[in-house]
Amino acid sequence: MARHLITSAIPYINGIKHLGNLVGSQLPADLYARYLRGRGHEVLFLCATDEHGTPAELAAKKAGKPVDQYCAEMWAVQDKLSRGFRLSFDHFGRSSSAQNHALTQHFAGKLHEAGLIEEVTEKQVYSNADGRFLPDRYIEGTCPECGYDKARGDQCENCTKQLDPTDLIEPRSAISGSTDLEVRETTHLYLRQSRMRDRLSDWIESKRDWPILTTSIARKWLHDGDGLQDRGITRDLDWGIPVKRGDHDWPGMEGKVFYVWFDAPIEYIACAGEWVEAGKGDDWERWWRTDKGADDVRYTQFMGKDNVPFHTLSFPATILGSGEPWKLVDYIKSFNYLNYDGGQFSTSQGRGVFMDQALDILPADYWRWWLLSHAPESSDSEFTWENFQASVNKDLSDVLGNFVSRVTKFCRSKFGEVVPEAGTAGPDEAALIEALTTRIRAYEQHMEAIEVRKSAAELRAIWVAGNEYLQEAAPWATFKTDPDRAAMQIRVALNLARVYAVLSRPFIPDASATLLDALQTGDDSWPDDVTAALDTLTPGHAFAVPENLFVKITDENVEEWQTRFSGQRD
Ligand code: B3M
Ligand code: ZN
Repeated sequence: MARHLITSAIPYINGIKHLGNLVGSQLPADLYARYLRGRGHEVLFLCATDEHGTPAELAAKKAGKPVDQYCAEMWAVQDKLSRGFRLSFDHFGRSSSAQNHALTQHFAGKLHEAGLIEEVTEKQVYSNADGRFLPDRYIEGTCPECGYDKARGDQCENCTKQLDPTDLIEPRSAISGSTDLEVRETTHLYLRQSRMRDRLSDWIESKRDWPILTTSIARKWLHDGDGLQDRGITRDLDWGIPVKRGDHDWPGMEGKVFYVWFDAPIEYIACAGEWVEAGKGDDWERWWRTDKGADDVRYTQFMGKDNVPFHTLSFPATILGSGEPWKLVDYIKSFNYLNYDGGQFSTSQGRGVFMDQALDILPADYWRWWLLSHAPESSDSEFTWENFQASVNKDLSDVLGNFVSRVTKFCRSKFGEVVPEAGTAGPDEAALIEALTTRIRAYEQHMEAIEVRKSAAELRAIWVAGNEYLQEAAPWATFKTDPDRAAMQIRVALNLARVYAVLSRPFIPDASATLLDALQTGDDSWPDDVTAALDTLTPGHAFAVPENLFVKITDENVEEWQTRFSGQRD
C-alpha cells in the first residue's frame, strides 16, 4: 500500500465549466483517485476553486454582487456540480481561504529571504476609457511569437507562450476594446525564476517517464528564445491576497495583491490545511512536507496543456526557491483540448455542453464514460452527438447493460433470485479466467500509467469477454439438456457481474453501486485472483434483478440536443 496525493487544476470561479474543462483535469484525476482507492492505497485527492484575479472581479461586477459573495455562491454551485459528476475529492477548497492567504504570504517571505524577489518599478498599461490599470489578460493583441491575433497579455492560448502585455502587437482593452491605452509607472514584485533555470532544467530532464506533452511544453519555455523569464507576481487589484512577507507588511506594496497564478498552485497545499480544518483529516503536513513523512508520497497532478508552464516552471520555482522541504510533484499528466461539434468549446460564447446542462439531460456515468474513453491524450479530440450516442448505446447499453440484464433475468426465471448451486466449472470457464486475467492485468497497467483511453478500451474488452462467454455457453440452451451446467454458467456470470462492478467503478461509479446493491454484496474486493473472484458470491446468495443500468439514446434525443446546444447559452 502506497500513499498518493492527487490534485486537479483548480477551476476558475467565474462560471460553470464545460465538458472540455472537465475532461482536461478533474475527471481523469477522479478516475485515477478512484482506481488507487480501489486497489487499497491511501489517497488524498484535492481540488478547489481558483477565486482571484480580474475574471472573478469582472464576473462579480456583471452579476451585480460583491466579489466575496459572488465567489461564495459560485463555489457552492461548482461544489454541487462536482458532486453531481461524482468527483470524489477528499476536499473541495477555495483559493481565497485563510490557509491560502497565510501560506502565499509565507512563500513570498521565504522567496524574499532567499533573494529571489526583486522590486521593479515598471510601466503598466492604464486604460483611460476603462479608468483602471489593465491586468495582463485584459489586454488583447497579436502574439509576437506566432501571430495569433487574440493573444492575451498573460499568455497566447494558440502557442502557449507566457507573455507580458507590452509584448503584444497592437494592444487593446479586452474590457472595452479601447485602444486608448497609456503606460504609467508602478512598482511590482518579480520572482527571479531565471536564477533557477538550471535546477528546473535538471529536474525536468530527470522526469524521463513524463508524458511528452508535459515535458515538451516545459522544455520549450526553458530553452527556446529568451528562456525562463522572471515573472511579475503582484497586481493592482482590490480582490486577492494582500502582498505581505509572512506576517509583515511589505513597504511600497500597499494596496496590491499577489498575482492569481502565484497563489493558485499554493492552494494545492493550503487545501490540505482546509481539509484538516473541515475535520476530514488530522495531519496535512505528512502529505506535503518531506521532513514530516511526505517523502513516501507519490504526488500526481492533472491539467490541460495550457496550464503546463505554470506547473513545470513557475510553481516548482516557488517550491524550490523557498528552500523549505515541500513536496514536489512526481508526475504531471496533461491533456490536449476537447472540441465541440466542429469547433471549440467556448465559455465566453457559451458554445458546447456545460456541466449543469449535461446533468440535466443524462446521469453522470454516461458523460464520464464518453469523456474518459475519448480523453484528448495524444491529440485533441472532438465531441459529436452521434459519437456520444454510439458509444453510450454500444458500450454501456449493449455490452455491459445487456450482460447484466440477461444473466440476472435468466437466473430469476430458472433458478430464482439466488446464486444457483449445481454444476462444476470446466475448460470453457478456465479459458475465460485465463483471458480475463490477461486483460485485467493489462487494465491495471494502463491505469497505473494513467493511459486513460487505453484503460477504457481494456475495460470494454473485459465486458465483451463476458458477453462472448455467455453467448458461447448459451445457458438458455444448455438449461434444456444439462440444467446443472447452466446453473454453473450462471453462477460464473453473476460473479463476473460483481467483478465488472468493481473494475468499472472508477469510470461509472453510479452504475457500479447499483450493480453491487442489486447483487446484495458489500464485497468490492479487487480481482487480484480471477478464479477466486468468480467464486465470491456463493450458492444460495440472494440478489435482485437491477433496473436497466443504461437507457439508450434515441435519434430524437440526438436531434433535440443538437439543436438545443448549437446556440448560445443564456
Ligand atoms: N484556474 C486555469 C484553469 O482552470 C487555472 C488553473 C489553476 S491550477 C493551479 O484551466
Ligand atoms: Zn502565440
